[in-house]
Amino acid sequence: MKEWGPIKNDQHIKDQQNVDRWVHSTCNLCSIGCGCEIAVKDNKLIGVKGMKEHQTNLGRLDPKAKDQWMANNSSDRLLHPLVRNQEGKLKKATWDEAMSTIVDKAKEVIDEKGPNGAAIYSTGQGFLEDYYTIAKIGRAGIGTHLLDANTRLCTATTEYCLIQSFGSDGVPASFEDLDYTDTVMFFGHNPAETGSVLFERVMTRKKETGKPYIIVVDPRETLTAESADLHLSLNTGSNLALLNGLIGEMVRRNYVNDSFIRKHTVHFDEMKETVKEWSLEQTQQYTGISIEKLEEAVEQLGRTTSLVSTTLQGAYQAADATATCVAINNMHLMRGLIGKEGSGPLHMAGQPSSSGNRTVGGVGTYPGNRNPLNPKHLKEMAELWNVEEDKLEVGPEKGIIKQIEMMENDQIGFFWNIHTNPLVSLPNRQRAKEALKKTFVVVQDPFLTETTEIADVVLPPAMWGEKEGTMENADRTINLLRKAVEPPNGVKADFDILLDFAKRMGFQDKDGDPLIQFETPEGSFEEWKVVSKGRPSDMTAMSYQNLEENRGMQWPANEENPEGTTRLYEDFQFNTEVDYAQSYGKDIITGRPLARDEYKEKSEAGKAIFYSTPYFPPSEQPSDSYPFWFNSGRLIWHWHTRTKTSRSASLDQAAKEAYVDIQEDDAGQMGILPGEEVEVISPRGSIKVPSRVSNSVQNGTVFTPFHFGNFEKEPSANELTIDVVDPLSHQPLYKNSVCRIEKNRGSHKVKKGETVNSIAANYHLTVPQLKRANRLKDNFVKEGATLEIPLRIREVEVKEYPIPFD
Ligand SMILES: Nc1nc2c(c(=O)[nH]1)N[C@H]1C(S)=C(S)[C@@H](COP(=O)(O)OP(=O)(O)OC[C@H]3O[C@@H](n4cnc5c(=O)[nH]c(N)nc54)[C@H](O)[C@@H]3O)O[C@H]1N2
Ligand SMILES: Nc1nc2c(c(=O)[nH]1)N[C@H]1C(S)=C(S)[C@@H](COP(=O)(O)OP(=O)(O)OC[C@H]3O[C@@H](n4cnc5c(=O)[nH]c(N)nc54)[C@H](O)[C@@H]3O)O[C@H]1N2
Ligand code: SF4
Ligand SMILES: [Mo]
Repeated sequence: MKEWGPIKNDQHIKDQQNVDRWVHSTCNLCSIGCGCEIAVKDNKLIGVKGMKEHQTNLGRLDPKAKDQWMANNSSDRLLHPLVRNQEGKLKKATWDEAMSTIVDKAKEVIDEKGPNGAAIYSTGQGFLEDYYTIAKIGRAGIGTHLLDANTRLCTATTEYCLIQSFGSDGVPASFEDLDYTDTVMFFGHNPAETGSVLFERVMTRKKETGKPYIIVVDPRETLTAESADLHLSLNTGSNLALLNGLIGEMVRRNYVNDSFIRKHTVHFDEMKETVKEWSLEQTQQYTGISIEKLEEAVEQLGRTTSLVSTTLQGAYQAADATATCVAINNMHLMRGLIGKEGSGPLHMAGQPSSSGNRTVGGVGTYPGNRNPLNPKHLKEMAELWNVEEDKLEVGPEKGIIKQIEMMENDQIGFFWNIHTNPLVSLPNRQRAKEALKKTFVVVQDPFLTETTEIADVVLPPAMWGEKEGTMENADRTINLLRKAVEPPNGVKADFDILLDFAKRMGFQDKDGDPLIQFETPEGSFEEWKVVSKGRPSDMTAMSYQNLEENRGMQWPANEENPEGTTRLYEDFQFNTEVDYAQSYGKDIITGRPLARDEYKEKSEAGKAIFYSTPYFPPSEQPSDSYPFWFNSGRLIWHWHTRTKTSRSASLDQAAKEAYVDIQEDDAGQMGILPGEEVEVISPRGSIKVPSRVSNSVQNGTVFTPFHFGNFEKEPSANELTIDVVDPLSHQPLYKNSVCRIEKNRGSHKVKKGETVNSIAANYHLTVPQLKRANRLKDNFVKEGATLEIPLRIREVEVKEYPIPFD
């Protein structure tokens, strides 16, 4: 184990003295994958502590992680299935009734619409064993290619940018590289709030040694940006303009590694042609970043001898998502900074095991990074699963936004939603709600949510701590989670629900034997290992036992690398051989999938591929009607739609409601007061939220956390966001939509004898507030004049998380 900092003992335990036992687990609240131990008393979770021997966190846990067990004990957990009755009400049902309803419906839809009338929409927060089972049931059981997950909203771009440049998914660098690198670039990534243990790892080293040099690319002044040596506060939607400009200038200054390029890559010259026109002046115009800062970035990125670049939602949820991340790959390749200690792209994941769903084929591509368009890969899968080849569907995947459109057109009759809450998390959610209402929807969730409101059947699953399985974090580490307690009576593990479904559907292999023969998560893992053999994500050397003993292992872990693999491509052999690659690639502008011959011509076995990445600004741009960029994202205190974190009183208190950050000059110009309720309006919808007047956002941009969204009570960022997707990864452009701000005010006609003081007092406003709302210069108001009265003012409190560095 590498001790990158002092060991810590972060924990929250209800009754320290009375712990019956500690159970090996992994934090289920983000893709860093910190090791933890769950405290159990009388078959109840009573706390959690960071695992000191786990290299990822050395005993650390962030505040939401320390409280993650509380939701398990919440009194409003669902303890029986629900089925919607004739009157449209969800009513208590037995498991048998609920499962029969689901199976009858699934069969009816498959009969009527064919297998592609049924969709499974899963998650990046479950276990690899569940995903593998979904892949097998979906592909070889139902025979549908409508397998998608909330990973589409999250890390679809990670997968596609890696496939394009290197031939397959699998992030080249590792967290450990942050301990060696001279330079780190956090690109559209705010790890201080969204991966705080990893950020602490970087900052611990920074404090001790002054290294690494930190570049942050984010339009907001985030906690991460505050710690940067260089903050590139670019205009929203200009990621690729920035990269083209920096790469163009690096080429001009000859910061390129010619011999690496010659030996290990193809198409550098074409890429060079498209960036050579980009001057720093032009880059300044698009990005709004000063020439001095651009110069500094060019020198740093051009001369550093090691570099780790992370990307996350500021890069992925944008119009040029995949192209941006491919440009970052181009930069690493051009400088030969990949496959070496301290170097490589580290395109991040978000959810605790979104990478795992991609790896085992629960979304988009086929298990083990297989190419769904390659008949050889499909034949291999058919043999491994012992099913007829024609059972496996050939064709490009359909992302969730496409599926919403298909629901609108009555093409999907059965939609099984597992471990995600789309009616808060999908963009343009009112449209999504109407589409889902037209379909038969199964929701598998421990709580009633915004999505269960439209469900036809609700199945209550066991939660984290109550089931066994593995998760894959953001650097290819597979971690084991042991079952700490039996689930409450009345609920079943996701895995067992899937097995029950497969049995009731009578899925069989071609010998007439049950399609699913494993009975336990470990059995599923063992079968998956066979499927993974010889593929990039080979896990044949892993077992539950050695995963526990080693506290996680990184794939590939096989005969050649029995301990696992810290970093990919140390031999500079990339996965681009046409019949090994995970895809034939896509056209970088239109997203059109290429044919085998096209890929063969474009690629050379073992070499990484450069792409020209022309910049196109986002289609929706600020205008007179909608002058602001609308940005949304996360707070340290909450996990997504808050079904877990709002069930901890202290996390709930730390950030209780949605708000909108408005820049000081913008607020001043509109006469908006801090805390005043305003209406944020986009072409999709509108929300009323209190304003926070803040210089953390740029002029012309506003920001709202997306964690809130109860239909009746809470304004949701996704009333406003645009449901357009990146052409390659099909990830929605949450960060690239527009809005306007309207004041939400009453009016007051000044009567004789009234003064600013008396009017302010009358409405419970302070005099400066009343004056600012009306842009009054002095205390005099004319009789008969009309004053604007803010309807509601409540200061929004959001606690700042102090990042501990020692
Ligand atoms: N506390 C907490 N942590 C989490 C989660 C959580 O819900 N809560 N969720 C997890 C998941 S699933 C994910 S995906 C990750 C996400 O982690 P992050 O990607 O770090 O989080 P976000 O806040 O969505 O977005 C990151 C930043 O992108 C910036 N941004 C907006 N527009 C642009 C742009 O045009 N260019 C650039 N360069 N940046 C832009 C935003 O200002 C924001 O600061 O967090 C994970 N960790
Ligand atoms: N505006 C805007 N929208 C965004 C984003 C953004 O930055 N801005 N980010 C996007 C991203 S990156 C992501 S990842 C998504 C996240 O969005 P979602 O995945 O939809 O949000 P969660 O709240 O994580 O939903 C998980 C659900 O699973 C349930 N659950 C918990 N444990 C279990 C279990 O063991 N089994 C089952 N079956 N269910 C369980 C929870 O109660 C909850 O309802 O949001 C996306 N939406
Ligand atoms: S950084 Fe992520 S995995 Fe680690 S404790 Fe925090 S939420 Fe959990
Ligand atoms: Mo995510």
